[in-house]
Amino acid sequence: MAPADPQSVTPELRAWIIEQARAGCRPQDVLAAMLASGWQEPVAVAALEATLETHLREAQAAAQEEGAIASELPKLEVEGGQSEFELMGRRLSVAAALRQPRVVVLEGLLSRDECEQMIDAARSRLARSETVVNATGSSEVNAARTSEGMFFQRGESELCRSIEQRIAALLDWPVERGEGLQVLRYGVGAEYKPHYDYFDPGHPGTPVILRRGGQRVATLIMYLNTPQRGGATVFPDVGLEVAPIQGHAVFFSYDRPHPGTRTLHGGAPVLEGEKWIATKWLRQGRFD
Ligand code: PD2
Ligand code: ZN
Repeated sequence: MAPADPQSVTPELRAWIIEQARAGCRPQDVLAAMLASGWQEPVAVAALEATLETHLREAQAAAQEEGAIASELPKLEVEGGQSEFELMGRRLSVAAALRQPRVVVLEGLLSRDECEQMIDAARSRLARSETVVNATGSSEVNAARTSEGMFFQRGESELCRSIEQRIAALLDWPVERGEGLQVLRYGVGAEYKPHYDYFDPGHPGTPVILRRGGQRVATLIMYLNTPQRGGATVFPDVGLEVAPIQGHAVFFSYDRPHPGTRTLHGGAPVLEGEKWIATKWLRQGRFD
């Protein structure tokens, strides 16, 4: 890797840096390797920054062109950075927000009555949760997901329609570009191991899944009850834990199906009581 003149940024050096990035090496590890082979730190940092920035811009433009990166995303921007706002007659507040990845924790999205009605409507339809088998696009029971769940059809009841319309207004994203609401119930010890919600482009089953609505681009998890202990939604890449509290919600978006979005997230084990959530996944296109 070390060129003849170790301090000049040659095309070979640029190619090597890009190769490391493509192989998933973290920039700090690439920098450490450069320093170990004799690069002066300011030169190495400048070369790394310039190369990665250009590479990222070019890769992003190409990916957007072929639809691999979403050019628009559901947003949750509160006008003027207010912490409280009005949505279809409800008073909501932003409890916490992150820019990168975009994560927003909201209070007051659902009323207690709506949460209870969702649980009542879902209870008799629960089955052991399945996850998508990426290789085939079908679903199967998975040890990483020890909850029970069910899907409502989009618009299947007055309650679903009302929540869907609220979410559409909140995120400025049409109802037709969302999946039906999913309800999950976790008992004591049940958890959902960290995962990404997008469909892995590397798996053979993904093209079939994507035919209906394209990629997932954002997730809204709504807490239908408050477990006595445990059950936080965790984001390990950014050290964030969201406490499950009835009526609250956590939103996060991802513009591409890649770990670089840092949207790895999971449901920590429930330690006492039970946990109920409703999840809304937003798609790139119409999900009919
Ligand atoms: O229950 C949760 O906190 C949780 C965690 C991770 C839910 C989901 N993912 C999901 O519904 O995708
Ligand atoms: Zn998830």
